[in-house]
Amino acid sequence: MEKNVRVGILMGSDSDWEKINGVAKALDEFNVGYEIHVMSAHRTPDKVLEYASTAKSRGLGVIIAAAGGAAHLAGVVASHTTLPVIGVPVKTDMMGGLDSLLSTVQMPGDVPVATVGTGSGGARNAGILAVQILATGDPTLAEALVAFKEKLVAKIAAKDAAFQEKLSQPS
Ligand code: RP5
Repeated sequence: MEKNVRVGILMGSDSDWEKINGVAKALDEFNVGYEIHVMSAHRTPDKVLEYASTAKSRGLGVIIAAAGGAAHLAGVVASHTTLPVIGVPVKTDMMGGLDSLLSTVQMPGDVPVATVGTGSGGARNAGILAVQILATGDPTLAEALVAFKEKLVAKIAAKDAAFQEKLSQPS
């Protein structure tokens, strides 16, 4: 059976995919359905307007928008929907994507975009944040997040134990 699509992932270009596919992997881990589209605030503004303004009525709960450079996609999407919008600034050659980060995060008051960091950690966090937003109204997802946090604790404890072991070895 096909999963319900609850998250829309938008990218300014197909060239962004390689850098942001961690978004989809994180959603897969929680079995959350999504759709992915390439559309651009600058190259296909009408398409972005249509997507953002109909997303809620189509049943989406969160939109994740990734773009690089003059990264206005998330902001434009946020201006046309009441859904929560997560912005993923795509890493560029300019100081690791500082251009994308500032273009995404510096929204005017009243139009929030929850902006994550650049790089693979940011993309992953966008997916997890989307799950956390959906989990506010979904007890199954909320439980999965508790288990996820427990696994994180165990993972870091194991790393610490391994590191302590390494320190105790004679150099
Ligand atoms: C942005 O311009 C896209 O999100 C991408 O990061 C960047 C370059 O796009 P391409 O020229 O590779 O299509 O809008």
